[in-house]
Amino acid sequence: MVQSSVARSSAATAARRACENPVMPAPVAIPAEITAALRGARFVAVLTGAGVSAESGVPTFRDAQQGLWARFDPRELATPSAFARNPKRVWDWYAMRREMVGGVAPNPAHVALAALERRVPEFLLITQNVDGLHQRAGSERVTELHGNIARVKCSREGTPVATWKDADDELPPRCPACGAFLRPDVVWFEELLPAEPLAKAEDAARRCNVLLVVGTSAEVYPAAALPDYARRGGACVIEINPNETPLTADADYSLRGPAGVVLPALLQATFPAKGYGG
Ligand code: BJW
Repeated sequence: MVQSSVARSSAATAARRACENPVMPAPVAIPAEITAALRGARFVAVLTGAGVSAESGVPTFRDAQQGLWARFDPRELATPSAFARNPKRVWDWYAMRREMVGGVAPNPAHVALAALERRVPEFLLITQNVDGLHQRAGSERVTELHGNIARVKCSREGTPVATWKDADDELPPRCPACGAFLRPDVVWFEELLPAEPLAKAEDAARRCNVLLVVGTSAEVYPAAALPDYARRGGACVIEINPNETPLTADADYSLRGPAGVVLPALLQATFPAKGYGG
């Protein structure tokens, strides 16, 4: 873990103080300390994971062993070695997910986060998701840590490729420039995250006054290190997840419940208005 060099600002101190008495209320009962922290924050950052899209019908990686994805193990498929072993299998898995994502809509959690962005002076939404649902809900300040499933690139040179055709039953389509297989523009295990989005995310985690951590198992690094950066920088860290995670013990608050229920309630309690999607 990296020690933050950012001094605690007065806004961060106020946010931190507002978080000093952790309580674990029912999912939609939002403690006053949390609304105070959000209202007083100059900079709010949000880290999201697959759970934020679950209520849109996109299976999380943990759920992926059920239903439609039962034949696939994401830990086996989201790796460069899986692609090297069986490129067509990996290509098809992403093609199936691309189609699925195209057929679903943002849910109240995405809508509430887009509304939050418009309510605070400085904001960054850091997502591990590759589904583009935050942008479709209207979020603008988004940094994608693990790429985007809608994009495709050359597996040899990394060049983005705008259009492609699935012409072969046995193999993925090929790069028009060099003939290598095309692959999804996402980050697999053992691959480096894109430098600029990661730097933006780390900077936001260190400087924010409040970090919301929504719908992630908080197990995949380097994203899983961001809450620690935020805490060391003096931010109030609030987890929203129906289940406990490795972060829970260190978070200032854990709001237990689905993001599509908790986030609209959080917005409504903090900045009362209509249209938070709940
Ligand atoms: C709800 C809900 C509802 C359900 N509402 N919530 C130790 C230290 C540092 C690094 C490592 C380490 N050991 C190993 C590593 C390396 C590795 C890693 O972290 N492995 C861990 C398993 C330990 N990391 C990497 O390899 C990364 N690269 C890297 O570190 O480079 C340096 C390096 C190079 C070489 C060797 C070693 C290091 C790259 C990570 C890339 C991850 N890629 C994927 C696939 C993306 C493309 C795709 O979509 O297919 O990213 S894997 C998968 O995990 C995906 C996700 O973004 C990511 C995180 O998962 P997420 O989002 O948290 O989903 P789930 O399913 O795990 O959890 C869902 C949560 O939602 C649950 O908590 C539910 O309770 C909750 N939920 N319904 C709210 N309604």
